[in-house]
Amino acid sequence: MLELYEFPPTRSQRAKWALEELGIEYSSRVVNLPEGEQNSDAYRAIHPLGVVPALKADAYTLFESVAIVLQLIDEHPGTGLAPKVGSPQRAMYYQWCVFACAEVDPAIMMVFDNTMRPLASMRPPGTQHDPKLADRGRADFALRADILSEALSGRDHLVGDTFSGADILVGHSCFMAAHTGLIGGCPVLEAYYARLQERPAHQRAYGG
Ligand SMILES: N[C@@H](CCC(=O)N[C@@H](CS)C(=O)NCC(=O)O)C(=O)O
Repeated sequence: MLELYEFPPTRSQRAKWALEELGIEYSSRVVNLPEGEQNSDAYRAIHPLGVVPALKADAYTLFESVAIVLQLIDEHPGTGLAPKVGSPQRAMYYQWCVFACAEVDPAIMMVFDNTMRPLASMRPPGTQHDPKLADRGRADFALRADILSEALSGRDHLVGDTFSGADILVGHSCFMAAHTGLIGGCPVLEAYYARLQERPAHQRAYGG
């Protein structure tokens, strides 16, 4: 059975949400981040960077939340969570999946790291919150949120007219934005995220 290494509610929820949407049987293994379990030799053998999520399958051990979601969806092609390979919609699917992790997450993390992240844990010694970097993260996020809002204008989902893996990936970025107080100024994104939260699989993954 698949084993998900997670610590809720973090980016491991992306993987869990995909598992729940796809109806895949898996077991959950909580990695206790506050107690530093991610730095143990045993966990570093699973994920060399010591972060969550990771997924252990019979044939592979995989890390990176986006890679896990994409692989799980590809392994279950009949579920309709990704457009046909080579189609124009697949192009948009790739775009938004990568946009979530390459553009949206880093902007949010810049704000989180410089306002909310506890200084005593999970940071190199001597690191301080930097208000200028927090402002830069807010500006970066606002630009990216405008792009997503434009793409979502008048539609329920990012790709075509059905829910896809792109909504899982960007949806989790919305969760992170809500957690850091960034989503309030973006009514289209806020409404999109509210719709995603109504999905039973989202509720099972995020415990809400
Ligand atoms: N790019 C990675 C980021 C993973 C990541 O940074 N996970 C955080 C939680 S969201 C973590 O495990 N942090 C533990 C630590 O920094 O010690 C992914 O998307 O999987």
